[in-house]
Amino acid sequence: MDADAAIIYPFLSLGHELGTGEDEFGWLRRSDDAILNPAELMARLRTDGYIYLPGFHDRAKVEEVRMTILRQLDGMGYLKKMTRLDEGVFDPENPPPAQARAHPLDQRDAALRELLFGGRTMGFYERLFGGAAAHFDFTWFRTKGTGHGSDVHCDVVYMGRGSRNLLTMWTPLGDIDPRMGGLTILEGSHLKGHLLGNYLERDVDTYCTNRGDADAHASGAKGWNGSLSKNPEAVRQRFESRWLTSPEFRMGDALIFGMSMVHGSLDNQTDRIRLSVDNRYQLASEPIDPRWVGETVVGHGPAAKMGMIC
Ligand SMILES: O=C(O)CCC(=O)C(=O)O
Repeated sequence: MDADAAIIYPFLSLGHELGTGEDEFGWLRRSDDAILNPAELMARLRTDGYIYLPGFHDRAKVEEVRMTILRQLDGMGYLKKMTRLDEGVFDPENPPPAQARAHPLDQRDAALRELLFGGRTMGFYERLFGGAAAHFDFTWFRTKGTGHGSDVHCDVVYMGRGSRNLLTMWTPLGDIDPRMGGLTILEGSHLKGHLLGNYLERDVDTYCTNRGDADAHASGAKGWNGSLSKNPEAVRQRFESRWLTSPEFRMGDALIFGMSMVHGSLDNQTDRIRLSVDNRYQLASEPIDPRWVGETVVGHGPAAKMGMIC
């Protein structure tokens, strides 16, 4: 960490305090200097495994989406009465689930779709990929109250049935400091897949038909959640790497990374909801994971389950 970064609260991830020594922790490299240079951004994606673009989106448009989501959460009774809507203070008696599966937020909201799939964003991906770009129709909403961030994982296990050149874009829908739970990236982990055994070949919706619990997997009653670990410090040591985050993610920022990047997020130590979305983009000419496209996506539902002998 920079010596001048006088941050006085612990960096918690899944209840573990992350070390902040120079060889344990650092800040993400900014790439807003190269926003108009797709070749350079691609080179950074290859070497760093991510590109962090402060100010990528129009902040006013992000704010509009934030308010749309907060209004929905308020309507569902998750926000604390007598607090300002824009602050997103959740009701401690009724905090929202961390992921929006249990309280479906509007995937079709016009402001959301314009932000994530409109000309500014899709034009960027077209220039980056050097060809027509496509996106998954599904948006992953994160609505995290006080408590743990996301398990350490790579995205490929959830969406690896199409192009492997797929990119995730993580978009904070609020100003998020490390106490509120921003995304964490394990530096250089995209180049060290050999340390992951067969993890990168796995798929959360594929199960073994020759095992006794095959029916439970086929129906979705049983399943693997894709987690690599609940202990970020142990993973860091295995990779001899550093956890990277930002001293403050701001509305308008975007963090883009590939399918084999090991990542997670910090715990939320505040009384406000940490709001963000994550989305996926790829070359339109490459195969796309069918679970995540269409008016109503299949997702990880029963129709996505694939049996194999293993
Ligand atoms: O926001 C989070 O906590 C996790 C996001 C994530 O895993 C992703 O963007 O792939």
